[in-house]
Amino acid sequence: MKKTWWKEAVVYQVYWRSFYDTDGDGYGDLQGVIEKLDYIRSLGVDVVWLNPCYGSPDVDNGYDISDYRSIMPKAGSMETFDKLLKEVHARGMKLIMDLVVNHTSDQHPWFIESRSSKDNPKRDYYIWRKEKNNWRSYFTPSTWEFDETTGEFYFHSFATEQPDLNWSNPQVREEIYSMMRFWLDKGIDGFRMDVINLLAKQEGFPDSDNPDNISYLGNNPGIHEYLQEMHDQVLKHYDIFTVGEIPFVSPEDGVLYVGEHRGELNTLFHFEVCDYMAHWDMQRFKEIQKRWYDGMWGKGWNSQFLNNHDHTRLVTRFGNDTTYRVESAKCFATMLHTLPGMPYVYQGEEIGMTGVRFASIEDYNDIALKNKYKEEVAKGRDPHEVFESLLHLARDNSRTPMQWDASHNAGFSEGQPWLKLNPNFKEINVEQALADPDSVFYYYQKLIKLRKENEVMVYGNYEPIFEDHPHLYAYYRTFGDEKWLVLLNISEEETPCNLPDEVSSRLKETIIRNYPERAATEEMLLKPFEACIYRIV
Ligand code: TEU
Repeated sequence: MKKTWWKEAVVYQVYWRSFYDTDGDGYGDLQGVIEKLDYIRSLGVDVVWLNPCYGSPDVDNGYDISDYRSIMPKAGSMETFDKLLKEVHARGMKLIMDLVVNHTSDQHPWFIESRSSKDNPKRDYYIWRKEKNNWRSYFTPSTWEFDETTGEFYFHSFATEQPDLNWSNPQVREEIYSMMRFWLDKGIDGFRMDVINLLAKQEGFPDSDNPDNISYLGNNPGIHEYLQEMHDQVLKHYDIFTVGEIPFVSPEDGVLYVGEHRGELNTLFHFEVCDYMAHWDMQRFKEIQKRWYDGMWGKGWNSQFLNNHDHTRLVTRFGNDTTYRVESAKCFATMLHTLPGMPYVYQGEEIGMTGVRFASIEDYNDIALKNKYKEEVAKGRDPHEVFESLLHLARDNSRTPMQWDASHNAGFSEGQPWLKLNPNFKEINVEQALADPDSVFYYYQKLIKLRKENEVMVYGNYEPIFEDHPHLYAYYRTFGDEKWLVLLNISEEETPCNLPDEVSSRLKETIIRNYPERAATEEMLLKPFEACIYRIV
């Protein structure tokens, strides 16, 4: 397998609006990211992924772009951006940016022109039809919005304020490629490509037999031609790294996007866990990992993540965010950093931040949640029941401000934070984590350092054992002479672990563990969320 820098990298995701506010407007900003770069660097990560900070009316937190070549005033200015890039590089790290090109904002000048008349030169930059079909969008009951001015419907995969671009128009593609070059020429190190497999649309927009399954939005004919063209025109001319956000994908399809000889993308996020596994499901998780390993290993590179700005924090969703918060955070970290693929750390994950439950819908900001709430309440359902049902997976769960210390607003902002803080910031914060040698932070730091020193964590084969065990997840990683056993008890129960004799007699040394070392003679009774890695002779 070809070795490359990005396969060996760990990415830290910065949701800047919730990271650190330096001007007191209640939003984090790029200057705030600059001021916290030493903190990020101290974790040992290689790449910073910055969520969208382009000109935007901000109805979907920057994923609705009205000016691709400017910086949103909330985030700062182009000058601050240039400084950020320089400072990231000065610390030996790389910076990747979000690329959101499936759709723009409805306030983008292209769309304002496009909707103004049927014969406007930009009409064909978007998708207009006389009739709508029965498809749902991610955030609304229909993918089609009627526009009075010209009496036609436009297509949107997300909110009505996010019209989809018409990628079949070569002019649109050229505009996007030129915008990508603008950022790459500044020296950024790559892109995280938002829903990139949605660019190609189904010919004729046929009705669906099951409109609730919105997978018709992605992986349509033409998508690989667009990505190969993008690679040819733009990506291949730079030494960069790309990760595609690719919902509705099997490992077989995945290889088509990231196969090493395909000339498309480097890596992908699939959503078999984050979109389809509301709670921890051991059997399912093991099955997903095995299928993706079998389908992709040696052909294309995967990613590992259990949360991000769209998905509830991992200790709350999959672990235990009260009694075993620290143990479960470390246990999942051990897993994420030892499974095949690039590990992503979402800001705050490294101190074991938890999800929130706010008291009322008014406390939430997210358009996905608010739209869904309105839609369900409009059907006559009890508002309280609707609200309760949406909380567990609400996107704002992971968007609350970063908890830096126990002071006012957790040290995040002097002003009124754009989203309420998690009230537990007095106990869970960076200052506390840095003062405690046993903290989640130092455990992440250790795992990341291990990755730098041990190629087995990156390039090792993956071989699961105990495949049907309901609590234990264990696997070997092997690279050359190096063989590791990763042993995880992903449960709140003490769980006996009977390793085969030929393995237990060969456990040579403990590489890392999240509980104190046990005596060699002690029975292998794994504690709740116990995690350890052994080197095997
Ligand atoms: O997300 C796409 C999306 O809908 C995810 O929430 C989903 O979990 C997965 O990606 C696909 O099934 C991206 C951004 O991350 C999100 O914040 C934006 O709202 C959305 O695109 C629209 O740009």
